[in-house]
Amino acid sequence: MNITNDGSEDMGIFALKKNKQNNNMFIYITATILLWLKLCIIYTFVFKVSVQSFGQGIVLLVTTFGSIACILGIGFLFKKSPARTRAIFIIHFILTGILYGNILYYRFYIDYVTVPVLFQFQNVGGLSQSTLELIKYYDIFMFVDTIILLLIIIRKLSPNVSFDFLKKYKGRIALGLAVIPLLLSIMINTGFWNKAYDKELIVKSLGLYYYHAFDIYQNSMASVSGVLADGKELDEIEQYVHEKRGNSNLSDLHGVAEGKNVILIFLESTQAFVMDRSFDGHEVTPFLNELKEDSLYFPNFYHQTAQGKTSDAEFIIDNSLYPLTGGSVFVRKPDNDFIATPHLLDDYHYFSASFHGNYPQFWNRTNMYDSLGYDYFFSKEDYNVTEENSINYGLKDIPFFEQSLPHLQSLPEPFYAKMLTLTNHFPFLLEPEDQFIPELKTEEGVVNRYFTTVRYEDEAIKRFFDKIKGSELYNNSIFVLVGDHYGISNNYDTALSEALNREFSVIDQIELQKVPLIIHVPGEEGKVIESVGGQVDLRATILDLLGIEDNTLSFGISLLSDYDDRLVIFRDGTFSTNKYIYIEDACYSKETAKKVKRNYCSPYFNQVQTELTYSDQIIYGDLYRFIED
Ligand code: GP9
Ligand code: MN
Repeated sequence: MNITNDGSEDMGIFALKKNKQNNNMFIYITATILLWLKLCIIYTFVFKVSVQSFGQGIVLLVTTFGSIACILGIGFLFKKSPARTRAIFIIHFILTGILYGNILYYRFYIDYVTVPVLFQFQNVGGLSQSTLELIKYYDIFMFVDTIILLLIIIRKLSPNVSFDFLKKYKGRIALGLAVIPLLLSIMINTGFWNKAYDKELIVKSLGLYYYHAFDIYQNSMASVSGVLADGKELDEIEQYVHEKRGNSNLSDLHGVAEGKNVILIFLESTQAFVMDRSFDGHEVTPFLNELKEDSLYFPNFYHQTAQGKTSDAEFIIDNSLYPLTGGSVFVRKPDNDFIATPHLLDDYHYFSASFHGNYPQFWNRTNMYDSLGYDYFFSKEDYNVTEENSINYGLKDIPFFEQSLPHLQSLPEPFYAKMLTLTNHFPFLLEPEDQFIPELKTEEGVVNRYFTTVRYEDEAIKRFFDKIKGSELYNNSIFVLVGDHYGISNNYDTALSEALNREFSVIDQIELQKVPLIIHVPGEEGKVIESVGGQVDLRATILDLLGIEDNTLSFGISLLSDYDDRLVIFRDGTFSTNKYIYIEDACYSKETAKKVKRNYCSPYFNQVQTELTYSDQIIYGDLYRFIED
């Protein structure tokens, strides 16, 4: 070790020395490497990106490096040194911010941020308690490299090596970094263009930052496709739907509830694993457990929502279409023409209303309900909402049902009434007087509180049924209770597995997406219907009971019919049949939870792609506007 003239220790070429001005090339290289390393760590430990081959892993590393180098390279557009330094630092900071935003979103949604999600920021929790729950103290480490970079810049440090030789090839290097990894990636991930709905695959192929660029591109193309659509696309879709459907929407129970009111109750964030479950002798859903005994009960029913949460569930159930891969149809396409349940029931003189204790513009409901054909929306403005009777997202479920009953009784019959519960919402908050069972004691507060808020929801529904039972309204109605989406995301698997007292396997990522579906038809006997189904099938099921045939261009099949090739398609292209689950690019047997030959799943690949693509075409192209009444 030598002591240099300025007194610093010379440890060879890597020793950092103070200089008169910042060495931009050194700052640029350091910023690139630091961010790249950070992203690789996040890929592994947060996003848990599962690469299928060594080649795919290398390509991911290279594209990620290329994308970061390319974006940070924008800093060189500034000619003067101080501006350049500042630009590189600011870009690095923004890229870190984007990464952190993705981490927070991923912690709950197990999904990557899309452009439309940014426009529904307030709806997904905004800067609320839900978001705070997702921030961890160790997140501070996310900014270690930012601090290192800042120190280098402030102290004007740079090593003994000169990077001047790079300056000559700057343009070529930038082009190489931007383009070569992309080409490599597209060559190796061939399925990529046809599976653009699979965000994990896009991130794996392009890296996180190019994924965002691709998302922006996709969203712009989607808008263009809406403008270019002319309705000719409908013939092909019609042929597909008719071939698939046949007579399957006419079951043995067809028409048993003809002319009855439909009371559709959305069970907020309620997953099927809460059913028939007790902790220390405390039943989580005592009322639902009892109700299902004399109802139609579907233990293998899945939610199919994506980034639109409740609004996706509403969209899917009312339209029998799939949600969009990014954002919510409620927010993105509220002005489309729809052929929703209220429209269909209108022909049978039904009055349609939705009930929700939140403010009417939330998730753009006011506009969307108009397009979906609702006659009235009972929102926060129709309820007496005070600080005492609200928590978290709004009016608590017990007062919600209490106050809804007179509104319900005032509706002209027959009616289709959708009631959205709210209390069992992340992060599952409840005052002590509303806790009918104690919280669990795993290390995850969210999981501990969850079962207690579900118990509250169950109580609210019980009280509602107690009030309405025996009345004429009760006998003239059918009750459909359905979970909207998961409440506990796969990120809480460790604590959830402890709570449920069983180990999870790969297929549980899908199996945990089952939500309760109970259809209570007063006077009809109870029956357990084992076949798999999803929210897309619910409308056809309800219409089947009402004796109405669904001839629309949509994808549901009545869950009451003996259709034998049932398939539940999820938005990311994974799927479940009665026997198999397709996830992480592999086919699994449901019985053994083990990988089986791909051949067992491959017969469904076409159908999955076709339905998701057709559904997207209908929504993006606003294709129903070309159908004459
Ligand atoms: C609130 C309701 C619940 O209005 O939509 O929110 P979500 O489950 O969609 O987050
Ligand atoms: Mn919800």
